[in-house]
Amino acid sequence: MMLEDCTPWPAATAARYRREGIWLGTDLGSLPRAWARAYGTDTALVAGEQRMSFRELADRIDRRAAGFVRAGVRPGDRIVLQLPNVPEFVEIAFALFRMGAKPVFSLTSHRAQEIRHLCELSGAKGYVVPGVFRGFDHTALGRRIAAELPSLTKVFVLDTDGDADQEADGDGDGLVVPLGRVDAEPFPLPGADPSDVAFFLLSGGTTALPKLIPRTHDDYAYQTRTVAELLGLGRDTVYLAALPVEFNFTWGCPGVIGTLSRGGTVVLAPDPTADGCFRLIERERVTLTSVVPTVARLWLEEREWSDADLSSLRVLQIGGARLEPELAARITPELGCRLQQVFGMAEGLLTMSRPDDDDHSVLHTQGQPVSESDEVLIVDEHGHPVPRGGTGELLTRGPYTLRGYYRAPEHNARAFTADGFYRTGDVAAMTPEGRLVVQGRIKDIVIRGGDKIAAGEVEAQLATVPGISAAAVVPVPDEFMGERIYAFLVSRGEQPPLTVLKAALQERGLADFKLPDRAEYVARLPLTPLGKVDKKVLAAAAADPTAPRGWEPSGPTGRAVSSVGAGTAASAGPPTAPSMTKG
Ligand code: J2J
Repeated sequence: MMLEDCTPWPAATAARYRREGIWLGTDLGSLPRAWARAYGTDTALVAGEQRMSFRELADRIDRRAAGFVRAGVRPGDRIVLQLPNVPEFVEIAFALFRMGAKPVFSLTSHRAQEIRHLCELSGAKGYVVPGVFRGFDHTALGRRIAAELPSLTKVFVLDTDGDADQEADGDGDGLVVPLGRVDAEPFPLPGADPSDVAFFLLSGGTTALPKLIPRTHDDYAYQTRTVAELLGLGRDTVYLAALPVEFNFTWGCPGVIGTLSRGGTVVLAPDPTADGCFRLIERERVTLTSVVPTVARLWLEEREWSDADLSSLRVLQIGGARLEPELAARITPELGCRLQQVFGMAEGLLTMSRPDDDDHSVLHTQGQPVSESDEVLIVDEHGHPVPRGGTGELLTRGPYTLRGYYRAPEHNARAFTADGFYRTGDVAAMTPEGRLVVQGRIKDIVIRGGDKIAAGEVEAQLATVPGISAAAVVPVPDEFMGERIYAFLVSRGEQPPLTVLKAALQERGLADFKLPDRAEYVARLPLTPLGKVDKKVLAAAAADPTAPRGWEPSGPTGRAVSSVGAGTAASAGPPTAPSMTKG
């Protein structure tokens, strides 16, 4: 990996983390074999009717690692990994760690826009896809992108439907490779350098194009080990991966890696729907799972109708978006398990309530940082720390928080302070006991059912639709989703209705969960004294569609325009499901 691509921790800091036993020099790719030695024939993974022991898992990973080498993948290559919650996700991620290639975790809901960008930014050599999944042909997308990007030379397909087999049999260009053939007699492979990048997570993003978060072997091993210890996981732990496995929360907080590291069992749910998850909790005697607030709300609703036995469930982790205290208070009485609030980010820092925290803190705070080496600052708009208890932007650095996004020097100059603190864009306060209370955010994103949507990305797409001359996207509060996407639009004449806008964005290949839920036409956008679009004014207006739009020019050329949007807001069709709920 080139030095300018990723920002390492300063040498002295890295040396300290090693000296203090925080970074143990763990190569993630070596873990499955160590687990197999310790836990042998115990069940590691459950998916549907399939059950896989630790030994089987390690064997498969070794064979797949060898298979990737045989297929021409080399250490250091980037591979975009886009698979649903299937055992192959775990096998392939670890096989790539094992042979030193670097998976880039993508959501199954990502489409041409996102995938092309990820392949281009990472210079990916390979793209791992499910085949046709939920009606979308990922293999065809892979072919299209490979035709545009010479760097992409392999599309690995899980479910080939005959297509790839045909190619692999000789009448194709060797682009499409069935994952069934990524399987070879294992041979010795050198381990990865623990300080090197193991994989890339996607940033929730504030910029028009998503950023890649490099996670090193050492830092992620530390994160998962620390959280697994904190939760007291052991061989009796049964973790339900209800949310997408590629989400940092599900993958390593403690999630899949934390659970397997302690000899527990991971149950992969195809989606987080209450009905399916309740049946899995009952059947597999699940003890721990993690969800976003929108999913927790669905589960509470379903609970009233379900007679599923959830008595095995000890802890429900909830994070990813603001948890309303009213919802928090219902978890223990209605689901019969403890609640753990988690504030986290793919960039690193995790805070969570502790098993022995009092009820009030569990309901009203997001707990403490998981590591004593996490450095957390709350600063005012000038970057000065506020007094304890005061509100400000949360800044952080530590042994598992990135020092820079991948290949993004200009963005990094803004996103980090000179001494390496990451500006989270979240607004929070710290209680006298050192617990975090998240109060809002200054970053320009919408958190819709746990999905993060960068306003800038949607705005850039909207601005390319014929007729639209300017667009501004803001969150609007929603009881069920937490927030929805509200777009203010300026048009030069024609005002395409929301259905047309959505279709246009889909056509451009934007993931469904980023499509605006509502749109309103205005004569112009309000500006701050510095001439930037005033998102505060727009957010307030979105929350109250009937309130006067104070910034609008009055008279016949002003509000008359916006009335075209139904009741000031144009709605269309059923809302798009959040990608966190996948189904
Ligand atoms: C309010 N906002 C929250 C919370 C995250 C565990 C849990 C979550 C994530 C995650 C994660 C929040 N209350 N409890 O990676 O390992 C918002 C903040 C934050 C952003 C990060 C994990 N928990 N958020 O959500 O990278 O705005 O990670 O900066 O997807 O989600 O989003 P993401």
